[in-house]
Amino acid sequence: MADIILHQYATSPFSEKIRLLLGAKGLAWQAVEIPAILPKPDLVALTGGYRRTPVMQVGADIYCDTALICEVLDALAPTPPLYPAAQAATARLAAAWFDTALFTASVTYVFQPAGVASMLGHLSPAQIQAFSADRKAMRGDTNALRMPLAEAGALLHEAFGSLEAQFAAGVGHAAGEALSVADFSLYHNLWFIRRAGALAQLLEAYPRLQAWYARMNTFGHGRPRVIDSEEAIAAARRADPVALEAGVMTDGGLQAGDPVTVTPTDYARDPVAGVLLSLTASRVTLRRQDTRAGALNVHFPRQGYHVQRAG
Ligand SMILES: N[C@@H](CCC(=O)N[C@@H](CS)C(=O)NCC(=O)O)C(=O)O
Repeated sequence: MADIILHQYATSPFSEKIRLLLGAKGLAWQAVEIPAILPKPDLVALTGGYRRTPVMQVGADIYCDTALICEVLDALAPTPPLYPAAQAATARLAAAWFDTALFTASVTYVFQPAGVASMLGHLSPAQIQAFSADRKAMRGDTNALRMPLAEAGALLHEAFGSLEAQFAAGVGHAAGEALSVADFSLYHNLWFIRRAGALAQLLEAYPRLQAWYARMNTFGHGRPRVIDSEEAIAAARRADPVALEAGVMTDGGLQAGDPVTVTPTDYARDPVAGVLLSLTASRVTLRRQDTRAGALNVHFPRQGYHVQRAG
């Protein structure tokens, strides 16, 4: 198998979700540090327009969105399992909620003035302005990732309070007794809040949740080899995209070979164009050609993405 390359940046919570998972699975990996804001020409050479973080590359196969990256890493390295059979549904449902509703509350809470000061304090005023403008444009007209602050605080307390009660009842993990994908989705929210200076005090009311966090933290990240984005593009160019069994669900009227776009439905709604290779209930794969990276398969989860005939 070609090497696992994670396109990520140090302060990104969703990157942390996958770094911790790579540590838990004991996988060797390579890290490309990508820009936190647009432009991201080397990332977009691989994805075709998807700009969110992180993105995983294995040769000429590009995996967008951590929900899909978790599936792919679990198939590559099944231990410890992310979807234990006795929790298969609860783990997926909880993970999806932690990555969306809980993350929206976490971002709203962290981006209060006190949190901004500790998260972005190392940047110059011009850099802070550029970051804010980038994120405003990315959130779009629905102002995704923001909610009223009082509601965000209430959501965090309700979620953390019920997890605390569950740990107190002797349940070992976020979605049941066994470790699962839900633990990684919960983890990155706490990781993010813990970085928000005085605002991290919110967590002090939840000692069992903090003890669970400390246990998760011991997975670490393994030891990634840092490479630059040119090296990652060269690795894609050298590789052939994996041959897939082209199968397309027919209910949307699409067929393999159709020109389509895939677009996130929530934020950073940049369409990626390509030729449809495969479409199932859980995944969509496009084939695209890049002048620098060559032929690529770009994979997305089905949930949270809109697949449309191009033009
Ligand atoms: N649903 C996506 C969400 C990823 C996400 O929102 N990542 C943040 C960084 S933690 C992001 O893309 N921010 C804008 C950027 O990095 O350009 C996933 O699970 O991968």
